[in-house]
Amino acid sequence: MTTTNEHPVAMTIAGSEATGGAGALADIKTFQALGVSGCLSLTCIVAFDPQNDWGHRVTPIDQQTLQNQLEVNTTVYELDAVKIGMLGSPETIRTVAETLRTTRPKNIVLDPVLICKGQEPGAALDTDRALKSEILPLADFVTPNHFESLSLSGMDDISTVEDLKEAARRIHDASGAVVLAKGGVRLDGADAIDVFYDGTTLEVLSAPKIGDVAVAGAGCSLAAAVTAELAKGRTPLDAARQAKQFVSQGIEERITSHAPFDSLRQINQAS
Ligand code: PXL
Repeated sequence: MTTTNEHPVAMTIAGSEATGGAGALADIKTFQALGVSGCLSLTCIVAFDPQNDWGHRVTPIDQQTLQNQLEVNTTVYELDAVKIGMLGSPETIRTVAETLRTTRPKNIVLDPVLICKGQEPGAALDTDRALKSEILPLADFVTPNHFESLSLSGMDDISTVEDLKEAARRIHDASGAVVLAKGGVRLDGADAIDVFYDGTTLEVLSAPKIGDVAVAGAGCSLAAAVTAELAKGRTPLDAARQAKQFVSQGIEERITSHAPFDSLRQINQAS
């Protein structure tokens, strides 16, 4: 029997990154930390290669297995929000787009993971094109990083806050989605700047930079936190502000390991 959930439930459609720094594990930990129940439709499995410069070893999940997960999750739950992370191939994008078109879940948040190290350049270009044409039009909220903002806006350079605002406007105009364009450590200055734009409100979100090296899982966790806050009924702008705060705190208290990069720690805020 299909039940209506009493507490907010969000689904992530994402790849697993085995160490849990990024990907589906980061998403589920973020949902949990923010008081939202999570479910997962797994698209691929990534294991970094410690013998080869920590490159991505990607194992795709077959389409029927992905379809089965999407079917059961959309049948069991009245989903309050859906986060889309790494899809990895045009086939996976078609499978996910088909489910989104037929089930029309609320609050679709797209973290537009484009080229990922370890992918074939040709395959990655196909994937980027398919993501733009099939998934972006279905998204309510999109969280591009610096590289993804260049690609989605068509701009040659984003090096100032004004450039990032222009990118956010262009991406909104092209997609209709609420945009949270992330400057991260890529823009100069003492603060990590993100630009929020929903077609009316343009707001610069700013927090002091913590170091100048990107922390793994920050992008996944930011989009997952936006998803969790939308699932709880916050407005997009409030969700963006809360998510930024969650990520700043998680970077502050990041996890160190034998890998040459640190990972964001999802700090429990659910009480
Ligand atoms: O770009 C973030 C990301 C998302 N999803 C998976 C990943 C990574 C980065 O490593 O492995 C599965």
